Amino acid sequence: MNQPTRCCGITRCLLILLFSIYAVNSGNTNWGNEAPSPHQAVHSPKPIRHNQLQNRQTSRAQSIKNKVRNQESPQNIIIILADDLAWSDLSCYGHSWHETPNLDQLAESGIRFTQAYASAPICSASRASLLTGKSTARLGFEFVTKNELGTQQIDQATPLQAPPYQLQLELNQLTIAERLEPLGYQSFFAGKWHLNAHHNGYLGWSPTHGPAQQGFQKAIQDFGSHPYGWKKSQPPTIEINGEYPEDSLINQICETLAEQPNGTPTLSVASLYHVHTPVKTTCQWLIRKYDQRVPMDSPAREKRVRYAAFVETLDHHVGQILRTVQQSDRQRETIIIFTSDNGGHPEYTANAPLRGSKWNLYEGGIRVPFIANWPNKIAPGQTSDRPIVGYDLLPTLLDLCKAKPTDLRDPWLDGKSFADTLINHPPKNLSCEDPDRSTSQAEPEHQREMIWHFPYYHPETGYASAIEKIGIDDFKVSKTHPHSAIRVGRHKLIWFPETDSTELYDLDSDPSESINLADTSPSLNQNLRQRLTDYLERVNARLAIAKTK
Ligand SMILES: [Ca+2]
Repeated sequence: MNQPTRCCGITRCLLILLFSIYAVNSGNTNWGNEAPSPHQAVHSPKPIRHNQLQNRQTSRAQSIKNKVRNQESPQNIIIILADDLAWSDLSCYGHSWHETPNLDQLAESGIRFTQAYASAPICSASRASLLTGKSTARLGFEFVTKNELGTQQIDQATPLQAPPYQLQLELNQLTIAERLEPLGYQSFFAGKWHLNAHHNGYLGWSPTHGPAQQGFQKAIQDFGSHPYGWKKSQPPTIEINGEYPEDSLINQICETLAEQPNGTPTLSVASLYHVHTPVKTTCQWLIRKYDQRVPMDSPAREKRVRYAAFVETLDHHVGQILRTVQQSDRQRETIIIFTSDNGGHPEYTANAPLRGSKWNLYEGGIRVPFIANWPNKIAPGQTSDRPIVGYDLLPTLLDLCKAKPTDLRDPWLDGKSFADTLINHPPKNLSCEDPDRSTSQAEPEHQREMIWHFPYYHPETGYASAIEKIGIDDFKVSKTHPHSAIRVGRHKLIWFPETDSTELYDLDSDPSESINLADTSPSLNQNLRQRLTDYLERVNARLAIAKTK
């Protein structure tokens, strides 16, 4: 007797499900009712494959259940990604003249990681890895995007040829937005994408491989007040202390965050252009301020004064985002992640005591600030020296969102969740184990491999005149040769295929990577070299190869 009622119920559910699918696929998923901004890029959605449609139907039906199941999960995830910000640039990481009160406060009320790494020493590769949870070696995406396909041409003879350029993050790679969608999350991306061939100008989003095609329902393309947007003329200078330029990117990010409705889990990625070159500012008061602060004998002083103004401007913009969240009633269920895509620029900032800079795999090129803040869950005032890497973020967020293994449609993730360090656990010191020790004596975490792979030369223009040695705070661009690196516990090995040579460092006793242990610790050297080789072979990594004569 109940059969007709059940049929009606099932039919009604199917109609609701179909309507939900229509709403998603017709692009009717933006929150708020605002008209598209003139800066806003509108892209056609990624073509839907049959199995994707089935997955989406299943995922939509599952999402209501997930929302109930995930009451302990962050309902609001905000990733703020700075560009080229060095590990040492923030006051809370010890910088002596940069003033960064907003980021300091974010760290004080959350957790600050002292051994966090970017996945790569360069923009595009780092971002591709962060969004997918895979290493750049596995992705075959190790450098920056270009205008068109081609191979690297260097202004000096080199023994090896780097792999062909990768122009885009392929659509078959699932991004964090696409992995959170089955859990009911809507996603928003704003700012620097850099994961497609430059379209209609440097860093322009492509209509086929932009954020909209990688799972982000709302996306804003805008240079804001960064000098990229100045075009032909510099905006008026600002003389009044405490005044910053109006920034249309930040304003749109804040408007979008303020409009996000309660009850809808959201992921927002605020990908900021600061502090990438060109390092210019309209704030003359900031120049005067840091001209008073930067010691007169500092190398590259004039650049570092401008850079300090740039860092403080970044902090101001982050503060605008944080205040928007604080003024909403979602703050307690919001996790905010702040990090950088690679190490600091060698001509503008000091990476000391770390060796190297952006564009190489010494610590200065890949060590970055990493702050996590979640009032409901993360205890304030924590510092962790657990080594983490950019490709850990995706599995960590999935872990916090209680994703089931079945939600992970692609098993080939390199990242490892560090959710246990964020929540309910005191900071761990995981860098005290020797990878040569028997595994039975060590926690698995101590044996964890972190991999970086950079089979390219750098710089492409000016290689011949770049300095040979990658040093500490030389304030010069150095020659980068193809190289790959592995860190296990406190040890890090770097392999240079040109000479098939290795360097081995103990990061605990020698964070400046100045004492090469390759010859004095042959067993450890061989162990790590083999593990690196095995990994690169396993993921079919692209290598720099000998040139044919
Ligand atoms: Ca960068």
